[in-house]
Amino acid sequence: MRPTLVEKTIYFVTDNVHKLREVALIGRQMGFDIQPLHGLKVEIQSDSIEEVSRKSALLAYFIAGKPILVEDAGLFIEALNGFPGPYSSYVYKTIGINGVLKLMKGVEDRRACFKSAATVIYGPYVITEVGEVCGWLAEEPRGVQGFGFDPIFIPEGSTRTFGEMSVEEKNALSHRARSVSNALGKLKSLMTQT
Ligand code: ITT
Repeated sequence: MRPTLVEKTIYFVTDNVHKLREVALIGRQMGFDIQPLHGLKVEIQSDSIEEVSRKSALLAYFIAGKPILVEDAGLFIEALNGFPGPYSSYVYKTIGINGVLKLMKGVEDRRACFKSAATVIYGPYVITEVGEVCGWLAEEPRGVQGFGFDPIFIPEGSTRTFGEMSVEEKNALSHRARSVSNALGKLKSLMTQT
């Protein structure tokens, strides 16, 4: 079925309300209605967040049969050779922020990047885009906004952590805002070409 500009609802497959808030705002700004779809994110085991996002999106699309967005992200710490990367969710749930800070105790090189891969499936289009923001790990958690590793991540050009930023401020800089807005932007231009 060829998409038209009137059908602009996209179902975001996630169980994370914070991600939903960030992505819904980007969607609204770009003319898409982002609705949550819970319990459908099946994550394959892979070292690549692009592969996780693309395969999860295809699976969700085959099950739900409607326009789908899946976004997969992770924190890549330079001094730990990119750990926890694609395993960020497990690491957050097991050792948490304090565990990561312990691993980084006394480590001078505190560079880290958040990476994100977003896949939009809007038949017949399947679009995957990546986004990245680099910065530093704070010495201790700061701020109560956001989720996950936000309180210990200071993006380049800022003195505040993501945990000290509003959704709008985080979206102006974040990995997720970049991957999602690139994917939605590509979809928009494909939809207007046909
Ligand atoms: P889904 O239901 O969408 O999978 P999730 O929380 O599992 O939600 P991800 O797999 O994309 O999300 O991310 C894995 C973990 O990486 C996540 O649980 C956080 O701990 C961390 N993370 C990802 N993006 C983050 C961000 O923007 N800020 C802080 N931590 C983030």
